[in-house]
Amino acid sequence: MQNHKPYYTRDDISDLPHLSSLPGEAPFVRGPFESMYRQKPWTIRQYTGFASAEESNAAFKRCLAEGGQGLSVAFDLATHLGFDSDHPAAQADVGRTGVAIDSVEDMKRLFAGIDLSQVSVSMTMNGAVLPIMATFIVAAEESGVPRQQLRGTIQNDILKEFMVRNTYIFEPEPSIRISTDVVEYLSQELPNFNSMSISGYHFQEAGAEPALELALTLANARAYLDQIADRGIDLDAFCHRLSFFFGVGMNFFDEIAKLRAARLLWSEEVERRGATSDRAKRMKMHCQTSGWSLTAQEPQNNLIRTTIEAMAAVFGGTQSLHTNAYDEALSLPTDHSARLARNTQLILQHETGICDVADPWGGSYMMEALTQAMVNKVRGYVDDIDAQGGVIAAIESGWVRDRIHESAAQTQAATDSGRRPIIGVNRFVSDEELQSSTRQIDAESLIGEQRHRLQQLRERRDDEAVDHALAALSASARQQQGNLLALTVDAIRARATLGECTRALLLSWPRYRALSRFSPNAYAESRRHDASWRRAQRRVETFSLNNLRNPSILIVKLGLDGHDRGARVVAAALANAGFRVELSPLFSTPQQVLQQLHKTGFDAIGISLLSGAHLALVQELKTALDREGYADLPLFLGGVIPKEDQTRLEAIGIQHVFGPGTPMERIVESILARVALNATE
Ligand code: 3CP
Repeated sequence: MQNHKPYYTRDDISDLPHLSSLPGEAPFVRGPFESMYRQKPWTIRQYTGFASAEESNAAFKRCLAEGGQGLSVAFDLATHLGFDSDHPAAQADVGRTGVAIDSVEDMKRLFAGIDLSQVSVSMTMNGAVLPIMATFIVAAEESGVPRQQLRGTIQNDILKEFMVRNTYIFEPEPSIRISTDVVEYLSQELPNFNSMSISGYHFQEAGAEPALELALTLANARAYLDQIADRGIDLDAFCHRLSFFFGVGMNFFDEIAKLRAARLLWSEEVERRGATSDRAKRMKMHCQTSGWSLTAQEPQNNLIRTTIEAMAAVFGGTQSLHTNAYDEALSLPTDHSARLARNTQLILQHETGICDVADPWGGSYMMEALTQAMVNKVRGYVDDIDAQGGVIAAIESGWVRDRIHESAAQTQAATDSGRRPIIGVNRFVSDEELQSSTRQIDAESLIGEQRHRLQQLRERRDDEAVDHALAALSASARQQQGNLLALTVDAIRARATLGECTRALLLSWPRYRALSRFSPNAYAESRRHDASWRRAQRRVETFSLNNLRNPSILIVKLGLDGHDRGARVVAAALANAGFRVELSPLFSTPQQVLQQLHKTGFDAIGISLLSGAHLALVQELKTALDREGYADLPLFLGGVIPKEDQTRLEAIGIQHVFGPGTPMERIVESILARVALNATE
């Protein structure tokens, strides 16, 4: 929790410049609209999508029938990274974290029976933004909805992918060209579609505290404004179609202050660049309750956490909101938990009177002071980023990743030491096992179906037309000419697939490979005096003395899963405890893991997986290890693993599964005990 004063007085707000503004007035601290929720409550927009287009379509319809007010599409990792469902690299991940889209036919099935001129659709897509936006436009067109009528938002925020989320495809420079082409095309062709959702949420999920989250979001937004301005597009003509996306965690007061401060800082930034209209200066945002704050222990407690976070988002004046389902720390939400999550918002909108008043915290000594403190802290971070040479230089130097990693490791250390209380995890822990069901994905049947559909598509289409369109796309990348989205729309209309459009660009632009790194000091700084941590360190020291070497572990991320906060924090903690630790590059294959093992031996492997693809990927790695003579190497797994899969994983050869919330000393001691056993055998 942040340091707050015991109480606040008039003196705390005596000289704040924003105090006299009203809701709907620059700098919009008090909200983007005068009437706020009285005229239109925030949009209930639940992030949904899994497995096939049909299953996701049914979930969308259920969502709308049960009170959802807009749609938000979750795509699977294969789609995010530009692979068709039949690509060998994608097999374990197809349909796991969202819907698999290979072509315009899948997109048509995704929205069958949903009137796209009436429902706004948000799509979380960054790396493969071109084919996804194109399939959406062509699917709508072929179902009779002209593009001018389409309403919604495409995330199209590639910079944060290089900082945290890791679903990039190309290197930063071509990636930025792609996102700017998308903004340019949408501002001309789809006037009602928000062309970017500049995201802070993922920074928070990766470990950033609220001020750092906001500073990084604004730094990225400034970089996009620079790019767009370079093309001569008028700010007043397109800024109202840039939207924002923030995470809202359990720092209740600071989260409200963050959203108020965000609007102020954005309004100032846009005005400084010469925009004059209120429409351009007013920040609109979507919020999502914090996934990181959800616990696998006593998961029903998450309903309460989500309600509190939703209230902070609403008090902060969000335009759209996703509330997490209580079981998301265990697996994909079930229909029941998804309904409860939606009902949280319906209850707030219909039963509490919360929509009656704009900015109910306006004028509070504390809230106004916290808002200004947030503004000041964010400005300090933005100056730090400028001192790094701007956000792109700060990404390339690793500065951004290091700040987030430090913040994540400190939060984990505060949790493990008990200084950051989490009920059911480090306080008031219950022994009672609460049962909750989880959703299973039949990925094998899905892959079979998608293969069949791809085959049919390829048989029926005019290959010459496809080749011609793909050649034009490649040429545009090579020659730096033309609008890539316009050309992708042509290719998709001719029935090119998502993977083929991606490959056409890969001819000119190689796939980007990021380095994985962690800071050994990031975790333990604040645990130096904790008895339980020092005991774990002493045990490692004893092992090292007895064996004349440090124990060692290779931490690996397998498959297409790019969530690496946990892997990096665990790596930092193990290194600080005294292990020799290496972190494999993201998206490692079993062959790459073997190469690392051949190069440098390790006592154990720690696998981190949050994508739901654990059974297939662990089996694949174990088979490769057995084949190459590493059958005795102990394997550990960390991530979101449903209970019913744990026994199956143990049968494959996993020593221990560490779920979310496991304290680092327990991880250190458990791995060390197994490594020590091997050392004495
Ligand atoms: C709204 N309007 C109003 C008022 N309220 N007009 C006058 N007075 C009011 N009080 C108008 C708006 O100006 C707008 O019209 C229209 O009503 C719709 O309202 P909106 O506020 O724009 O709402 P919405 O269409 O829902 O759009 C919300 C934003 C949009 C702008 C935030 O970008 C959005 O929906 N974003 C969602 C992004 C998202 O779902 N992301 C999911 C990430 P005009 O349009 O004419 O101005 S999930 C990722 C998590 C996990 C992962 O990454 O892996």
